[in-house]
Amino acid sequence: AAPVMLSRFRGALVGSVLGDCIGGEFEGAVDVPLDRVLQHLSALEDETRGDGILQYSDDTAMMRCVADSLLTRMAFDERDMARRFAKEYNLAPDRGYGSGVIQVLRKLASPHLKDVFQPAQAQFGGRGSFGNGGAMRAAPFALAFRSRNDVRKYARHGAMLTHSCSLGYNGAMLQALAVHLSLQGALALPKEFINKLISEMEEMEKDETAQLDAKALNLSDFPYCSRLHRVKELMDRNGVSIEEVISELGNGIAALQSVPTAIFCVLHCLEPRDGLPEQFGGLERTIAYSLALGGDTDTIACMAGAIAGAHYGIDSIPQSWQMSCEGVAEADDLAHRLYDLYCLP
Ligand code: 8NA
Ligand code: MG
Ligand code: MG
Repeated sequence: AAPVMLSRFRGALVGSVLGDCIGGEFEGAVDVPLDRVLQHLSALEDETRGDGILQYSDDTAMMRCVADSLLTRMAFDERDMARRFAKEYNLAPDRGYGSGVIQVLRKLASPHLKDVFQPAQAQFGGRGSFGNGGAMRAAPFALAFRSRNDVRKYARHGAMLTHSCSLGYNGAMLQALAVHLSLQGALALPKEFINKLISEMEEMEKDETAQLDAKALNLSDFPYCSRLHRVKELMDRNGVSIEEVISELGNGIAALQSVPTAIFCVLHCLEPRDGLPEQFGGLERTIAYSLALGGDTDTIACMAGAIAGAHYGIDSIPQSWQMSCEGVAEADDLAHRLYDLYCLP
């Protein structure tokens, strides 16, 4: 069923941009009452509203670089991707980049740089960033590569251009794998979906570097696996509160505190939920719920939007939402072209 697949590709990238643009409103907020979220969302339907279209942030800016690079090179080319990140930052430095990653992006602009992975490795006293900046832009890897091995490998390398801590690049791999599985319809069986992600992360977190990084950061062994197990527990629980989700999974700028959270938002919103409008479809619920968690709302909604968009497809996304956000047409075009690349024999 080829058209269904295309719809999933488009849903993934457009869903990601919408999450970023719509989520920007509450980025960094500690307490976001659901009323305010619903007010913000219903304003998207008001064509006469004064504040113009919602701007995208670093999440979408970097996602576009990833997609453009994969499309132009028809493969993963670290130097090309690094150059695009640097150029994009230079053109639009005020998109809300993390305070650490800016130093990497400046170094990546140097024509004398020999090893494009080196600036990321120098971050945070040589430990590398564990922020969610690798994960927020990981969706295109799932659209460009068919084999799960390639999705894993290139999502990791793509993240390592800015995030050399294993918590950072493992979060990016987890996000890319979630989109990969969702594109294939795996969310039809939610339990199997989360179990597959857990077994994937078990493999990754066996790695010696991952073990050392977890220790150095005072985390338990297998930090992603343990969060994903919590996701699974929360899935089974009736009437789980926003406060519980935040305290069990987090809502912060660390990949560990946001990628499993985004996955939970998608799983939780597969069904109608109290407090969310009945007329909302699954993608609308997912974005609304992501915003209600507060914290790094643009990035959590961006990641959840990509996974949910890959599941529900482009037709699940209201026109009014698409017309309210910057960069939707460009994301849709990238999705079409990635689909063509994916379908090449
Ligand atoms: P990053 O690599 O600069 O990491 C983000 C932040 O995480 C850093 O500035 C540090 O504070 C902290 N951090 C990461 N690694 C370490 C470490 N090893 N030791 C100590 N502290 C560390 O940037 P990024 O690309 O990962 O940023 C991702 C997030 O920042 C995104 O949400 C993006 O939208 C942006 N952002 C978030 C907010 C917010 O309030 N949530 C505001 C502006 C920008
Ligand atoms: Mg952002
Ligand atoms: Mg953010």
